[in-house]
Amino acid sequence: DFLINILNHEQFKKGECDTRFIADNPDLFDITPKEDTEMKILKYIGEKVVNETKGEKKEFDVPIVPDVEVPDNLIGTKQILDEKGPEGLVDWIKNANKLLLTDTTYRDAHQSLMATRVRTVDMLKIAKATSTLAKDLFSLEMWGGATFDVAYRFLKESPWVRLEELRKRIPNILFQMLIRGSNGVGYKNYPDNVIREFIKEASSSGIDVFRIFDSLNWIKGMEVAIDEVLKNGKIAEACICYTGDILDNSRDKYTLEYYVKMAKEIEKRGAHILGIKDMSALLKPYAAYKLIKALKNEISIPIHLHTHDTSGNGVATVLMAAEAGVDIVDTAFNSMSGLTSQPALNSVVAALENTSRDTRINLEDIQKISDYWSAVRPVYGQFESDLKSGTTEIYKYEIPGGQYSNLKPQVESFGLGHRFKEVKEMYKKVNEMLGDIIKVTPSSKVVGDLAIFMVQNDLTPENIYEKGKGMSFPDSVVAYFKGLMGQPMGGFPEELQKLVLKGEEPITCRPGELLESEDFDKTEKYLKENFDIKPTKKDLLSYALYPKVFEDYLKFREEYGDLSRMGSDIFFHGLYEGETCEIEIAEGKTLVIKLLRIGELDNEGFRTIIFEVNGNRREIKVKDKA
Ligand code: 3PY
Ligand code: ZN
Repeated sequence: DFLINILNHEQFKKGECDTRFIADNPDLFDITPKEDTEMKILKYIGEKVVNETKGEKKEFDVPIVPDVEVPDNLIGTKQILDEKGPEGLVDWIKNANKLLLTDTTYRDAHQSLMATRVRTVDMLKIAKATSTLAKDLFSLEMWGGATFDVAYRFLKESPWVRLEELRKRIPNILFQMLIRGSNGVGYKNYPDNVIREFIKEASSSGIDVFRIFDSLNWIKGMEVAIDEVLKNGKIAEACICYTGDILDNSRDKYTLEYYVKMAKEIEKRGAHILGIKDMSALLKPYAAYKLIKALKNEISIPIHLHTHDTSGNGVATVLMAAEAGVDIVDTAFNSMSGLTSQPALNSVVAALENTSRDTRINLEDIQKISDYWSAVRPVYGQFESDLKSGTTEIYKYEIPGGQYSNLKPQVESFGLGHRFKEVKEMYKKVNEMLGDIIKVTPSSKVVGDLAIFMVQNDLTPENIYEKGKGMSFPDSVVAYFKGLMGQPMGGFPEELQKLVLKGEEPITCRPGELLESEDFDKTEKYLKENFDIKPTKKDLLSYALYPKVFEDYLKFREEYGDLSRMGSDIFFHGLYEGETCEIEIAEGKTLVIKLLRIGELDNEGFRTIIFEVNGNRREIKVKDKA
């Protein structure tokens, strides 16, 4: 009202006052009427109800957020890094006798269990409690991998906001992300300036530890990322990706010597920590002992083990690694652990109590966090795989955790659900055809895509060279053979490469040396012209990484508004007739929405949905797509 009075003032209208501030800031007039925000939310719920849930919805328990008093002197590993720098932190790790733990609940655990769908709201609710109850953790892996893409693509929320909001609530524990070397948080190599700017922005937004890997264990593919992390004064954790089985003497490609040699090279490149990335849960307990013992003798930087529990042997692997002197291990709070996720955090804490590697984490405290996640999980049930127990077939197929739980729906989407077993067998055969490669995003996607393609087209390792002549292969497979994901150890199988590339020449250098730099000015202009935003550096980076996904996200936001504060039960399951919910539309502003009725189908194929919003009746019409 105050503003309206100014605008209506005679003196103001005549321009007889200094209006430069207003003239220079047109965004002052970007006032979205509340009704508009409201209608957008109703539209989202209406469409969800009419075209997805049909008003069917189970009741979900409300997760209990533990009532925790955050102490004034809350300090943790983050303060060690900020006060003593990366070298100070490394010294501290080396002197900590206890086994240090990372929790992956915010990243790999839900990436591997529920297709990366956990929304920021559910993380934020438990964040303050986590800062206090889990204050003795080494780090929280909470970003990177698939979380970046999925946040925009499916959750319609900004991964950057997730990072910043979590950082505000958890000021004391190191934040860790997974970056796929030159593939960033995507599936292909990006220009060097994208990788560098991305790391810079991630650092200033709250990431402390960068776990860097290359999907072919090609150190060249990690060079730019390592260099940039070091420049930003953050922790560079460079990885060896583990595959095969060092206990099996008949497998002579990925031997103990191979891993030791690579670890030494990584240390030489200036990494602060060596990561062992066992993405497919292939590192058996006794192999872990052997590997860690050998590495401890050969390198002096701390070692951080990442594994999965797909085989059911995860906790055993962690304990054997602890026995051999590993410094840090990845685990997930119990209710988010196991199967394709990480080994159970609370169980490891309990197992090591009163031993020389006692983690000193309080079991009762972290039980409360586990209870919270246990109540959150059912809302995401539709994204869980039907895997019920650990399986040793993973040792045969060597499929990474995230891919293993996702492969079945992917295969089903090609109409090949009934041939799933065949696809898994083919995954193994394709790996052999490629010369036994490291399989982790994106190289694992190449193997998966080719396996599905072969089953779909009745190709075999024998007939492919004849039958595949006229076929165009999946994009990921072509990119792989062109050398756009880097160089595999032992090179490419020549005949298969020729078949796939059909005369095109592959590259042998680092793809980043050939890729043209991203023109951020051009992107800025494009986004300004096409969307109602003032692009930030974060927006420009998101567009550079995922142009189509980011544009679709911006369009979604224009159509439905910011739904990031909406409860996940409503976001995924809508409302049932008669249900009332509260939706926070902005800090402290809440709408009370009741779904009164889903109307009959009219002659034009629409249904009228009747709501009550803060006591007022509202109606919208939604097209029934069925
Ligand atoms: C990722 O790259 O997202 C992974 O988790 C690989 O294991
Ligand atoms: Zn993983």
